[in-house]
Amino acid sequence: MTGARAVTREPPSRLAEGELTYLRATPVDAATAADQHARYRKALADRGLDVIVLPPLDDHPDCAFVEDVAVCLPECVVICRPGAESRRGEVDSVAEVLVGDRPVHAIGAPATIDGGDVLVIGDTVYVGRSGRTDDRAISALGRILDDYGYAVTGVAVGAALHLKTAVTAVAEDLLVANPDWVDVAAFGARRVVPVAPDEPFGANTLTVGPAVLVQERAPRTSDAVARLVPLDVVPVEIGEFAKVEAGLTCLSIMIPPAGPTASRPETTSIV
Ligand code: CIR
Repeated sequence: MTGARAVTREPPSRLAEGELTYLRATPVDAATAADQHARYRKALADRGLDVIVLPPLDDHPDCAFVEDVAVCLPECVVICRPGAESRRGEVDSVAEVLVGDRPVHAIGAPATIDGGDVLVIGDTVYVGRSGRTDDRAISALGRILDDYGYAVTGVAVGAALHLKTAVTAVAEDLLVANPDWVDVAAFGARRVVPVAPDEPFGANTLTVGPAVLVQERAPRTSDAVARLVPLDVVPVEIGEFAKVEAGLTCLSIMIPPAGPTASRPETTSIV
């Protein structure tokens, strides 16, 4: 047991009605989605995470993509203001689970930010400038996280929904990226595994302790990762969620154990 937790939310019956930006609508099989979600949760639980499972919100087709509504660090929680208006009603019921053991901050209107645009690598927080996340929110996040010793830096996102659609960090010194969607020079001198040309969505990976979850639909990218890291590389099938532009990271919020500011959990602010 690592002491870390993860928040997830079961997919709703209206999953197929989720927001689409780059893909066309295709039918989603609800039973398959439920099964894939259960396997995803098991993959997290098998790596020692305590997995919290929230019930679906039937009026919010994208509610399973909890990553987008909050960012949780050891030092604090930041509640997002999602870029898609249809998703703002997802926030409160997730926030309820996250409050209590560390300070809570919120990004206020009119700024917008999706957690899928927030990539934390060590004490640097890279934030995608995307269709969902704007400069006001990046500045606000910078003001919040400066107090906790993090540097926040904006990164341009190309034709991808979120920054983490385009790049994730398998380890602090190893990125997986789709160079068509992000300029990896923004991340300094780190090793980069480029996605295989026919696996554009393979950059969205999720490292959990001694394992990295990778997308089953990106085997060649995953093999390249496996050759470079001493991690257990675990393919996870999330095809039904991919139909509505979701990846592995978006299905959970990682809650690391509370850090040094846990003594003042009553701190709240809207920035
Ligand atoms: C949306 O467009 O908001 C959802 N259909 C997909 C969100 C996926 N979130 C993520 O990758 N962080």
